[in-house]
Amino acid sequence: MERKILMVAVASAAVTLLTGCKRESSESTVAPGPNESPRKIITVGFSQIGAESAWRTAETASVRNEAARRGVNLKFSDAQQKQENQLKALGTFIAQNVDAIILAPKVEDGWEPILKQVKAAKIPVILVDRGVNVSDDSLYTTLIASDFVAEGRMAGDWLAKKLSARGDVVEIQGTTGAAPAIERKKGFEEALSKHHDMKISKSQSGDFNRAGGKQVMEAFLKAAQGSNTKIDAVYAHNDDMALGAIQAIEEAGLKPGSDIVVVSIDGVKAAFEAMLSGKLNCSVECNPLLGPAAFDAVGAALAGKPLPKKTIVKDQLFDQSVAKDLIGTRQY
Ligand code: GYE
Repeated sequence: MERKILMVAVASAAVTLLTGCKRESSESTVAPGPNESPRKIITVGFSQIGAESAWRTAETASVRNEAARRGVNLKFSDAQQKQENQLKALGTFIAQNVDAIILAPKVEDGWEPILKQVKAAKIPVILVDRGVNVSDDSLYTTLIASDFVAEGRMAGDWLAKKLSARGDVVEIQGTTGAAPAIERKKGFEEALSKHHDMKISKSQSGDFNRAGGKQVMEAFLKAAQGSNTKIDAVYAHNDDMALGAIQAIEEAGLKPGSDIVVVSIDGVKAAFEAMLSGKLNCSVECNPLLGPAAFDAVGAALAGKPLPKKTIVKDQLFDQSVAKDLIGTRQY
């Protein structure tokens, strides 16, 4: 069930640019049809974090496919989980005189100097999926992302209901310093703070990947065993880490989904499969199919049209009760 990403005031003729725009790029011009004015092929640099999760792979595919569909010349840069590589990629994009930049920033901090250079080069920056922390928000054009606090809150409210407002929860956080890790933690804590008999006993980063989730859960289980305490539930900031945690729980001789309730975020196909097999209890969706909205924003920015500072992608919650009916409709 794909929902449309709401965008305000975004033109659909994203890649068709009028001649005479403020920057001269190195790109060629497409020969016009009989009644058309010349169209320029635009070049867009996409700085991606890496491929830590199924979610991110789906986002990359969405941006690549949309670029191909619109005839955009896409310069793709995979930072392999290093912000430093993203900073370099942005510098290269400036040198290549790209028309626009799509940036999925790994962490919130550390962008100001490079974004100032990008702004000086008059290149619009479309942030996708994660936000940045800058003192001047004119350093980027727009952000297209989910409301991560709301996602965390949804997961927490669901869990409180499931556990009848009582229990010991462990949390596996996403990448330290990343917007979704900070905000999903905040929203979840907010939800749990309404229930005196629920607590987060341990919280650690699993870096948004499966191996990280497994490792952190192994340590949590060991500690619980050592202190003779029971873990009632695990909250993972993404599905990949939840799937790793499920493996750790099974290897410890326990049943994920019943001995320990498992709740996570993203709603990827593998999470639906795990819900069908009873091992994952709930996943809050986070839509990675941001390509169309990102290129709509590029088109609007280049055409000088106004854009909202933030476009929120709406998410919903899935649990085992609906997983079977919906798995066939999932696109990622
Ligand atoms: O939830 C996670 C990924 O930034 C929203 O990053 C994204 C998150 C997503 O690695 O799976």
